[in-house]
Amino acid sequence: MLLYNYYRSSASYRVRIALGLKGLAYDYAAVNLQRNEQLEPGYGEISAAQAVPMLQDGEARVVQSLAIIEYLDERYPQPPLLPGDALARARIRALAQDIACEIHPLNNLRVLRYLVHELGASEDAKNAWYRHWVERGLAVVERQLEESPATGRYCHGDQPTLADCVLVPQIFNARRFDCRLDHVPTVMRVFDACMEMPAFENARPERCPDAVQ
Ligand SMILES: N[C@@H](CCC(=O)N[C@@H](CS)C(=O)NCC(=O)O)C(=O)O
Repeated sequence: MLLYNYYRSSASYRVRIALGLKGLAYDYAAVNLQRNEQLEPGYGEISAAQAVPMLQDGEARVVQSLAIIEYLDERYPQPPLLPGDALARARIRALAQDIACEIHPLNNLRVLRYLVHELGASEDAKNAWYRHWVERGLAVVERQLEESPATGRYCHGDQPTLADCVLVPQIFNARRFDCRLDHVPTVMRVFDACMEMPAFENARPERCPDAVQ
């Protein structure tokens, strides 16, 4: 398998974690978003969205990090990243989507660039936008983790799931942009538990082959 990704891309980090949890080896194809390689001939031609990650498995290409992770989970069921009954799986997907669909799209590189270059937002305004949506979105996740008896060592129970694959990269991004995190203690407890696992630690941005130190 070949993973097109970028060390600082949180959507890519989600997939790197899932591959690690399943013990799957993969080749790393770096697409440098800072240098706009996602838009250039080459990757820009094979990615309709001009975004990472993309997983190539033989001749097949799979996009959208959550779809990639579910694809991996179906092809390589152990350990399951969507365990349990229909309700459990819905809860795990909902937590993942609270981040992947409600926070991340508002703070994507192309959105931030549009704010600055097309709408004339200052650097301070852009950062305020970023922090606002992360802090608000993580509060939504916090409330659900805090209120539900289904929360365990990880977002759902005592084994990492799809929800943890999505949560951890969002915290890396939040820290990068100096977001407040003191209002989400349960989120941070789960984050710390995840980071004790090699699959999360080994896939972190600074450990990627294309990382700029
Ligand atoms: N919903 C997509 C998001 C993909 C995405 O937008 N990735 C970002 C990096 S995290 C990207 O490639 N951005 C390039 C750009 O905005 O130009 C997923 O989960 O895979």
